[in-house]
Amino acid sequence: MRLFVGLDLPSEMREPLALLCRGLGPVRWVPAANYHLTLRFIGEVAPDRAEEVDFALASLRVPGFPLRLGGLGVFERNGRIASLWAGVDRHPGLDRLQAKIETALQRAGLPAERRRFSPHVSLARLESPLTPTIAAWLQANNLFRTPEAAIRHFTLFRSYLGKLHPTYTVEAEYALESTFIPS
Ligand code: 2AM
Repeated sequence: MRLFVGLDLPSEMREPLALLCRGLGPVRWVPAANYHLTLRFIGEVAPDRAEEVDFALASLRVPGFPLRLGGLGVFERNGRIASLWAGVDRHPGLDRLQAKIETALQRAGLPAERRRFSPHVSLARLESPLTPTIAAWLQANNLFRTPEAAIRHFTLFRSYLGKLHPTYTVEAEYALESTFIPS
């Protein structure tokens, strides 16, 4: 099974994100139901390893924290734009959660994640040079910000790859502690 750990975005963030996703011609917009923030990509694991992952995540004790999305960016691959994303305001609570997940998963036997944590919410997938239309879209929406929302749990998602889009299902949800790190 193909797994990743992430935040299921609160409903007050989904709508403003969905409103951004228009006006670019042939790009594959991420369906609003798929919006999420990845904390740790795990990839394919056997069912018994998935149980160990679940056990490790369930043992974490991490406070809740506020989350706000803002700004837009692109990831490039081979000199072409591969995805468009909304940025995330860095907050010590988010960084603490990500670090604790990484440590717990390594203790559970997963290889270390080599890539630096770069929180984002993917909005579109494409394979295109930076066209004037994309540049204009980035510029027009760069002041985008969502309201702040309280994060009180994180999620183990299962991903089923599809022809056009993957489907994500919730394998498990883990409550954060009731203590809350303010903004
Ligand atoms: P992305 O949105 O920037 O592509 C499920 O695939 C989630 O895990 C996506 O949010 C994806 O990020 C992220 N992810 C991180 N590393 C990945 C990898 N090596 N392969 C696929 N998805 C990855």
